[in-house]
Amino acid sequence: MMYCTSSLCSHFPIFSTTSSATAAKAKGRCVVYPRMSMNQTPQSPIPKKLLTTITNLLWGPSLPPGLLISTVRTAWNSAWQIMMSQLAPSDSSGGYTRPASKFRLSNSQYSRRNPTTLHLYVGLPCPWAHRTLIVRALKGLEDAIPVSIAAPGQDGSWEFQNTPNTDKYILVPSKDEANGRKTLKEVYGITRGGYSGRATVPMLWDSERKEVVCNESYDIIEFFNSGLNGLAQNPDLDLSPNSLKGKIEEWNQLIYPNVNNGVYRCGFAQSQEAYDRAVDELFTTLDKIDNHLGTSRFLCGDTITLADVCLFTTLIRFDPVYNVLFKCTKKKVVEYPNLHGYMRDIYQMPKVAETCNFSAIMDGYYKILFPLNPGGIRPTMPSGCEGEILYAAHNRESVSSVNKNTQVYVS
Ligand SMILES: N[C@@H](CCC(=O)N[C@@H](CS)C(=O)NCC(=O)O)C(=O)O
Repeated sequence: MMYCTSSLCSHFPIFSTTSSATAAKAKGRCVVYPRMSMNQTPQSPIPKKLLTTITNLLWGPSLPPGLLISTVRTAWNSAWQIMMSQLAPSDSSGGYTRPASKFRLSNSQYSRRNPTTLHLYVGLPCPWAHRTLIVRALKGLEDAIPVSIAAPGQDGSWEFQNTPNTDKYILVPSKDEANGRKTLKEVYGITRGGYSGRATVPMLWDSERKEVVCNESYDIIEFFNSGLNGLAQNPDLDLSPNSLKGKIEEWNQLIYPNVNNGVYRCGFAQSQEAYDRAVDELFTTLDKIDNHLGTSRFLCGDTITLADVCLFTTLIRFDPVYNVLFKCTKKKVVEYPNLHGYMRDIYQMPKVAETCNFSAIMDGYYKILFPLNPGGIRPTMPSGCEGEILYAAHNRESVSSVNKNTQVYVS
């Protein structure tokens, strides 16, 4: 398994055969670890018998525990530091800094695109890609925008399976329907003008021009919301109406750094100080949002907007993943009086549940994010995340403006 360098930083480690390890190391690009795939629990590369023989030779049959602990601690700390510095670029105080997306799309470019040749690439564990699947579903763009679903694969990039995606409403890892490539990195590589940087999802592709249109989730969801109404089954649904743009922007400015990216800032912090700051900002923001949702059904009032979509994809992963793996431990979403009901409200909207693949999310984070979970053990789903609970009545209608005085807390 290997990780990209900071410039190619991935939050998914890269899995590789060890044969490329030495060459990669020599180029100073990657740290290489034993091969593993999505469906495997990581196992020691050394057979257990050999491990026992080695330890017996080194220390005799009974290891001095103090020596063992201090040796392993030093080795593990150093390996962790190396891995994290490769995996998660940080500022001088150890705070995670997310690299900027390379391919952006502004609304002045919408009309220059042939909307019938677009193709979406996603991965199911990814919260940024999840945004695009939700907006695609809500707007009814499944026929207009075909999708190829990659899974975290062996060489570190997102990989495609051999199976075709036969049902556009069922989202499972599939083959690359647009270009027939094996990895997303290869697809990025064939874009006009070439590209060898981070191969991230989501990515919107133009099949006619053979080029990456955009790999920034927010640009893509804005485009899906307003740039493809001629093809959408729900053209009247506006997730970013002019009257709410200011509010949406205000929420995004708060939620992106402190919540969406905030959970990563907790999980990838490389100093206590950076972690403490990220946790504090995360939970202060969640408290504020929860308080607001006591009197407002959605972030910007009675209707769902893009700001809600962006918050939702983080919330739905919070209790099963971020609370545990990223040490966002102060509170769970299920403990908040309003956030859990709000999350269920969105989850229960037509076609949203189908975009949430918990198995892919759990495997993606717990088995692939090696430095944070070296044993690769996937924990049991906490209560509050199971199907029936997510379908429990949310009563959020009662906090819409028609009932402004009623403050409902849903636990
Ligand atoms: N700013 C991007 C972030 C996308 C992103 O970081 N995606 C991750 C998966 S959650 C990825 O594909 N990482 C692979 C890599 O960095 O090589 C967006 O919002 O679209």
